[in-house]
Amino acid sequence: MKKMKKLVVVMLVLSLIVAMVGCSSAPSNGEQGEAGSVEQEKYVIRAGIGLNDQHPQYKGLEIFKEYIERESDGRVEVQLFHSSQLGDDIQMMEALQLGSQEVTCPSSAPITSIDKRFMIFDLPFLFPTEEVASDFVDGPLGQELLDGLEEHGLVGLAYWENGYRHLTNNVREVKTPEDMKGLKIRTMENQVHLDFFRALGANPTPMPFGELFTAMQQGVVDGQENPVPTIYLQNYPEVQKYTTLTGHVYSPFVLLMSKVFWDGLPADLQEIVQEAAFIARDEERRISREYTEELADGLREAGMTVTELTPEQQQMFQEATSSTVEKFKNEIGADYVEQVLAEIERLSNR
Ligand code: KDG
Repeated sequence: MKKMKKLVVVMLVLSLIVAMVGCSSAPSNGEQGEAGSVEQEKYVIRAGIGLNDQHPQYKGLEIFKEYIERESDGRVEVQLFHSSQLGDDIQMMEALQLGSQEVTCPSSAPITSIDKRFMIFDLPFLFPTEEVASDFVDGPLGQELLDGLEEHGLVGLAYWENGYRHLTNNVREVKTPEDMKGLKIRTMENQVHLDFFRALGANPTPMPFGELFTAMQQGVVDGQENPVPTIYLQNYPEVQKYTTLTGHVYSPFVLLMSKVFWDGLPADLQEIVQEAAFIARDEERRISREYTEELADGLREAGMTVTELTPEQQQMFQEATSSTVEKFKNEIGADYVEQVLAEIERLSNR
């Protein structure tokens, strides 16, 4: 009887140890459930962006999350982080390459540090309409750029929309290139943008997005450039007086996944993730265009002076920065840029 009691105690202690070991290793990214169980593998996607949770980009991520979690029957959990909580665009891309973060969605501009062909999107006054821009990125040339990212440890899932970028500043109303002289403008970390603002006589300062609001508040920079939804939703009217609708560049977002993570996903989950990226893309573009239309008035209501350029003034900006186009045509590769221009021309004339 004594022996029996001893045996029961030993078994209880053993099962406690087993339970404790089980708790300390919760399944994540490819790990199985409890040893020997038939549970399916679980995956966690951490998706981080620089913009805040009011922006169409975040709304797109919410759709991405919902679709994946529903269609994968809970095998994948998607955690969302905004406002640079996981770092800035370049840091997050590096984390994806290392496999320590799964998803991010930068503007195309910082991706030029990985593949300079992405500089085509930074050439000023390239896309005549948002529709031409999205048909271009969704077409074969856009896909070729995404495919090229794989050798850099990134999987390009889809292009979403940031939109036409416009100038804001806190010094004066800008109507012509002359008005740009000496303005300290924050740019994205991108050579073409730097050259563009230098050509206008401004003083460009590259800086991660997460530092921008404080830099404007403290007068480290006089202004910046971003699409209307960003200007409004990031509360820039609190620290900026003037918006000029320059539309100098169309920025796509690129939804990126870590290749290390992608390669570890079973094919059925890869399919669900890819599908989610496209479904969320369509909705994100719709919301972005709706906000772009509505929020220019929002900027006025928030106290900003919003200036629309006449075609002549727009032409002046184009002429003042034509040297940037010439210079970077050669840097990117003249033949490649010609191919891009021909495709945009074809899409514009349909
Ligand atoms: O979430 C995206 C942002 O991090 C950033 O890419 C936004 O266009 C942007 C900028 O100006 O840096």
